[in-house]
Amino acid sequence: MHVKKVLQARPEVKRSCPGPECSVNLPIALAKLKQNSISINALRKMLDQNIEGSFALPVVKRTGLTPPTFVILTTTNSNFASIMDNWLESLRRLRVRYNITLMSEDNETFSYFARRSNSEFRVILSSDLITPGRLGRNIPTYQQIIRKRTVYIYTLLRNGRDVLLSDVDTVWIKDPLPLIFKNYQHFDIWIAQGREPNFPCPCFFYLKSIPRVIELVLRWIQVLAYSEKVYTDQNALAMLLRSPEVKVKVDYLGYELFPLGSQYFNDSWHTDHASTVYIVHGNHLGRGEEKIAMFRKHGIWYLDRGQ
Ligand SMILES: [Mn+2]
Repeated sequence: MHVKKVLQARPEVKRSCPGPECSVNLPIALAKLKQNSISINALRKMLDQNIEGSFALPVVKRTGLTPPTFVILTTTNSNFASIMDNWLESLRRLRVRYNITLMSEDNETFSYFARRSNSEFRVILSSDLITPGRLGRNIPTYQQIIRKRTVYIYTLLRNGRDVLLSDVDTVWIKDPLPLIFKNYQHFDIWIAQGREPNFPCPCFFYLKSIPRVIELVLRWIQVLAYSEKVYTDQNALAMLLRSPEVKVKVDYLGYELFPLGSQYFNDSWHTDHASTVYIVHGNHLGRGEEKIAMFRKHGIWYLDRGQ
């Protein structure tokens, strides 16, 4: 494999988690939760109300591990609607027919995509779900939208579905599911890497619907919703995964398969590695228009006439 070369080719970037949160232990972090925090049992009870609501799916009894029942989860708001369309088009071109749940963060996006919904493509309005603590604040920042995904993941896992979370600003070049299913017995979660190797990027994240993973997601929600310190979804997850109390088996997906945007869109990296890539992620490219321009330049913007 090209892993060594890929790592060497990685552009110099600022360390994404130099702060103390990366080495802090979970009990210490949880001890710092605000007084108005709620217990993990109360949080579980609150979130389980979502299973009865409009997000409900028939509960699946897992009878074996293969093939698992999984849902691809993604979220969008009106700023990312065209990027969402491009992502859907990339799946259509792969001729994969997987169940997708799209969480719409505003009414406009909901009515735009709900017209196309069917049994394989569910479109849900995010305000239909109960979101705890800080996650319930209705602020339309990107980070807030990203943090709320933890609640959607939890709800799907509790319904017996594995979840594949995919950022909307991705383009699927090859179907990634066979990579996961070929070693399904050996891991609990599969996740792309952030700017540091073995630093999780919950932009592409497969989770098994098993108790220790559900518990991890519950802790993740608790930290994001109630911790005194404000974490990004990424830093909170990194902290949890480094905690000795969390015992999930993690497979970090190689950069040669799931590169950073700063790798894929770097000309020399692209020349050497583009052929091995499964998922292109348009991160670190600025806001919508810059992403679209870069996708277009690399022939992965599919929405232009004749593309
Ligand atoms: Mn992204």
